[in-house]
Amino acid sequence: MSQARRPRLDVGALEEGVLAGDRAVLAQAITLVESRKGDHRVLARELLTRLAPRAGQAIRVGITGIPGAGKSTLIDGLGTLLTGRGHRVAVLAVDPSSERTGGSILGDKTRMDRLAMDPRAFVRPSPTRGTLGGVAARTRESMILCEAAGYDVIIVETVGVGQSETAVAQMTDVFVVLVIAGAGDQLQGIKRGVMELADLVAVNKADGDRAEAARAAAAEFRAAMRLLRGSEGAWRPEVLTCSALTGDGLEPLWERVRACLDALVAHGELALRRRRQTLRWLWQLVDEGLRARFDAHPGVGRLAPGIAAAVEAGTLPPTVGAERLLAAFAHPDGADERGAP
Ligand SMILES: Nc1nc2c(ncn2[C@@H]2O[C@H](COP(=O)(O)OP(=O)(O)O)[C@@H](O)[C@H]2O)c(=O)[nH]1
Ligand SMILES: [Mg+2]
Repeated sequence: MSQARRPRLDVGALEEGVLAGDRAVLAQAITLVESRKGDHRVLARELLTRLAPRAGQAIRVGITGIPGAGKSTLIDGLGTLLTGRGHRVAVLAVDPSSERTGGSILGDKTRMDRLAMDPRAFVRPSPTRGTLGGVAARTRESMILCEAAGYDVIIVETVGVGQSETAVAQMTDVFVVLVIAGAGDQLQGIKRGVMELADLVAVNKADGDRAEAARAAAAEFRAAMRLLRGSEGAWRPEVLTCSALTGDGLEPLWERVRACLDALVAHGELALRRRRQTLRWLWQLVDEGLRARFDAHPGVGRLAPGIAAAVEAGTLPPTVGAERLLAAFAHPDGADERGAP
């Protein structure tokens, strides 16, 4: 897209367009929020401040699972089911791997064909640059924009291979782990703590000659979940089977998402979850801001290469190196060295 032909960014116009549910403006607003340029960050903050009061009414569903589990296919089917019922569905992704691979989990657009063409849906791939913390923060901000634009179901997809599941669980109301039979429990996170985050486990690809294996896997997951999690809390995690390909089990899956949400609301746990998430978000933004200021600090910039080399060579303990860098950071703009070339 040519820089010259892009209209000047006007927060008022973006606010109006987003509130009117204009998808092109929403996409533009998300691009602004994802931008790392200083002046864009200022505009993005202003926009988010104005729109935040209009957000918070949507159901936020997180979906994770190893690559190939069928997440995209499932979201396409579930999303289409929901838009058919009058919902407006936004799909966002948290994919910290996309920077390295140059691709994105939503890159294979073919698997969300129906939703991508659906006027009641909005599909947005992951921001392609940045740390997991940064990507997660941007996705959270995009969520606010989507909610302000009138999307009442937000689905956040992530690949279940790293820490991103935790980040997504921390920005959604109901967290679904998609698994498949025979892919190895360990790989799928059953021993890695992902199951501790799950409100629902869906064993996908329960179709054709895989149906029996899926049912058996579901029974195993059910037993494992019982060992893993007690009965405390408003909601006891459930395991079900589905086929994203045929659509079987998608309606029951959504029904259980709603049931989970209702239970959380009834016990006041949804409000509690969201309050905790907002607090965590605050500190995440502080971390991110501190790190950006640290990296941009001239005094730190002068010292960092030498200190890093010394630590790498083993001539300086990391504890001492870190202390020196933090001491340099404590000086405003490297004032002690001002005037030096
Ligand atoms: N048999 C069967 N295949 C499925 C099902 N869901 C997805 N697939 C296939 O599994 C592959 C990976 O699906 P995809 O949605 O891209 O998985 P993702 O990587 O988790 O997003 C594709 O070839 C799909 O057609 C299902 O329910 N049954
Ligand atoms: Mg996918």
